[in-house]
Amino acid sequence: MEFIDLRSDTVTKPTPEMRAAMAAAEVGDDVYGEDPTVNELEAVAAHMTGKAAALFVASGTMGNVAAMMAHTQRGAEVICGYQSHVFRNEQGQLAQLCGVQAHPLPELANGTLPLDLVAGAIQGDDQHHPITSVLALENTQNMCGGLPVGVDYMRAAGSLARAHGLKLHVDGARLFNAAVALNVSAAQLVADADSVTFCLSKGLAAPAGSVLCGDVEFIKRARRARKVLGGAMRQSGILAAAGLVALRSMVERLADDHAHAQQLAQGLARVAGVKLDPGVVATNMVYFDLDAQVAQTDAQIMARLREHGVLVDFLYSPVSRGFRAVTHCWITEPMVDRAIEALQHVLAT
Ligand code: TLP
Repeated sequence: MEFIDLRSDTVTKPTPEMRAAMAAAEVGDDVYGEDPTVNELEAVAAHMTGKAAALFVASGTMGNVAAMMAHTQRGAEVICGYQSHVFRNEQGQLAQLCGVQAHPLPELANGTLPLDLVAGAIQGDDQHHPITSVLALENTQNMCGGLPVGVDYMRAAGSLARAHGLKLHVDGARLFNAAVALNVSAAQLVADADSVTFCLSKGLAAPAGSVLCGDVEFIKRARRARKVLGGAMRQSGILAAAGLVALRSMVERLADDHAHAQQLAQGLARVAGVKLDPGVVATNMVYFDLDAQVAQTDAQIMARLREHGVLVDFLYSPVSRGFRAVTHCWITEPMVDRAIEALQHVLAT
């Protein structure tokens, strides 16, 4: 059975153009700095984010870990959101790998951290305290509904960080979704950030990889961190070639995924038993809840949806009971309609 796979945009497979570019890629040993395709990808990524330098990494998680290692020293702390990937979904990397403490704050419904709370959380220069070193933000904010965070907020957060000697890191796993949704450039969104990582292997459909961007000195430290994380690859131009196709041909079309997410949200909102406000869906993610009187368990619903060829994910989220459906380049309008019908059937029978 061919599934309508809405679990995540990570399920996207490389396009034929990517596969052709991978087969034809010029490669070399990237640890010697000699892979021309990796070097090209890093230059393009740095340009698109408005940063001086970039580093190709294996995954979004590796990009965030390398950034935290490069920005902090043992005994530091990082202010981040309770719902952020850095805090919730990276196995406690700050403690486990960096020897630093997370200082999580609650996000507002719009996915931002209130800046007065951030300012209040910055610890003073006292031997009792960890050294608050980084403010880590996420854009789009996945667990808050895939919400894009606007330029004004990002700039204000950057000013606050700078005023207190903190580095601003942006986990922009879906930075281009945010840019497309807000009709601004990725560079504008991270103009005040010291570092940003974005993923090539989510909505942009490359088979693997993320890019971490920042200034030259930061990227030099991040490159060391990538090495100890086991992420220094050799002829990785094979992967970078797909990343270049992703950046050149897959960004603008993210608007289609957002339109399909809106179509999905509006359809699901009409299904009896579903709790969802389509007005909060702004990119490619649709989190939805179910009425308390729905007797079927979450696992039963997911299993029955699977029987109808529809896969959704289940992630705890503050905005819903936790179902998540994500649109991406392999999801078409008719598939969205079929997914809506499938849930309607599962909840009605
Ligand atoms: N997100 C995945 C899961 O890990 C939850 C998904 O399906 O959404 N930052 C953000 C905001 C992310 O959403 C993710 C992955 C990452 C970082 C990590 O990227 P990878 O999976 O490449 O390590």
